[in-house]
Amino acid sequence: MIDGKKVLFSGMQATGNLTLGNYLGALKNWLTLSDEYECFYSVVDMHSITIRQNPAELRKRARNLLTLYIAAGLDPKKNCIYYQSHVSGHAELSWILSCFTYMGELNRMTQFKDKAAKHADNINAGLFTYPVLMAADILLYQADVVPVGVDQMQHLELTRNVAERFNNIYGDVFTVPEAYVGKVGAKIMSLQDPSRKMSKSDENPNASIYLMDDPDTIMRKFKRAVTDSEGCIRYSDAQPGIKNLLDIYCACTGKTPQEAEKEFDGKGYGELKPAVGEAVISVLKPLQEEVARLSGDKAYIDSIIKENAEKANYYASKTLRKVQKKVGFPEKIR
Ligand code: ATP
Ligand code: LTN
Repeated sequence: MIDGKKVLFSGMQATGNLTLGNYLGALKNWLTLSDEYECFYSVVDMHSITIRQNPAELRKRARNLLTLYIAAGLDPKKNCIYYQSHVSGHAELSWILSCFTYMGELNRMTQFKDKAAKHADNINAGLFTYPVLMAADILLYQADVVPVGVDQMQHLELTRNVAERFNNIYGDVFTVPEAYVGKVGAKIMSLQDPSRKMSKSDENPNASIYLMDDPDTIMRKFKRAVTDSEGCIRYSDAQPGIKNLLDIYCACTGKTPQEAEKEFDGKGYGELKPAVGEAVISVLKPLQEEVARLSGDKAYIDSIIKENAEKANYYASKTLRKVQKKVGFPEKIR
């Protein structure tokens, strides 16, 4: 609890270009939660280097992501929007928690297996312990809720297990967090293969809508989206491509799948696809304009970075000091 409010933590990596999946599955849900909770939204740049990065590029993407958080509507005066690397407590707690996490647990993580297969030439220890750093992110702020897409549930379960294990030994040190998965847009699928999630690291640019795509590109990608030969528009698992388009449509318009089914009843894919494209454009265009405006205001963004890093450090240090004491580190002499 901070000032009587429950705490929320979430983060995104600044790797690759953000997709519509990231926006609908994560960022958009964050907006609805920011009044109810004391929120920490981190640009998790430390997680990004588990995969080789170009330094200048990473710096630029991290700043763009931080700007995007604000452009999407998160008020940086109310929400703590900051870079993970600006708070050393993340790394310090991560080390301690790694001593309370079993190899067997980390071995079961599907994201590790996927990423290891994808980057077979660089299966580094950081990639393996990635979920421990994520647990540290969350536990450092005593978060009650963590909004994530379904793909992150396994990491969250691990976080809970580590927190409970620690608490069982040392008493109630950590708040055990709950996942928050939004109802619509929880899993947006690839436009080229609706059995896989839309991912910013997909090699096929037609598989994903990027948040900075222009309207023509968005339309073109939707027109090329993989569907099926059923010819009818139903919200059903038997038609994953259509279901995904309807999910996107609903997440952008606020309609329910039933309402959307009714709207497109008797219509063909040739009508559905541009309608989804238009719905997405009407969501992304104002977002892109706001990113452009904020990016021009360097002093403002810099001040946010500074103030929020201080705020994050304040809360992080509180938890860290408590944990260090519990595990038996000697007190600092001041
Ligand atoms: P990568 O392709 O590099 O693994 P990613 O696109 O999966 O990246 P992350 O940085 O891992 O993106 O995820 C950021 C947030 O977006 C997470 O909360 C994640 O659950 C959510 N998210 C990612 N992809 C989707 C998707 N297709 N649908 C819904 N939510 C998603
Ligand atoms: N692992 C997450 C990003 C992430 C995160 C977090 C999400 C890092 N730390 C803490 C929620 C809470 C991902 O790849 N999407």
